[in-house]
Amino acid sequence: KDVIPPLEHPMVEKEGYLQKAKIADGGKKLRKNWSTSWIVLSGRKLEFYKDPKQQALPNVKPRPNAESVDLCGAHIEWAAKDKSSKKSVFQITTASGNEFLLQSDIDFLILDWFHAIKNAIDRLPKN
Ligand code: I3S
Repeated sequence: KDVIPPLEHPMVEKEGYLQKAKIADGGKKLRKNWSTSWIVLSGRKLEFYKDPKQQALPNVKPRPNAESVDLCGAHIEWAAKDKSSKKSVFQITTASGNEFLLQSDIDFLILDWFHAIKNAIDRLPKN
């Protein structure tokens, strides 16, 4: 039997902690500032929260500790060496020109995330 999630709570495909740095907003470069973020992948979007408690709060706008990223038309790639001195960093660039770096020192974990997000992007229409 099909499970139909309510619109505001699409089915979560993956969630967990990663290191996150937003490096551009609408094409405009930002000062890099790494922080631990609780990341939720569902359907066509990625959401960043401070921690799972913030995710559980009722979805009333504005949500100061949440940021939602539309994966439609987004790109994902392993970051070049000049993007960070950290290991295992990948970059997501959204259609709107937002750029995020995501990182974990745990190899299997960052690989899982890379492939899960790449699969989600590849499933979506390009615009
Ligand atoms: O690419 P950058 O600017 O060298 O990134 C580093 C800086 O953001 C640094 O903070 P300051 O803004 O105080 O310089 C961070 O502490 C570093 O982690 C950043 O580099 P990595 O290589 O870790 O991404």
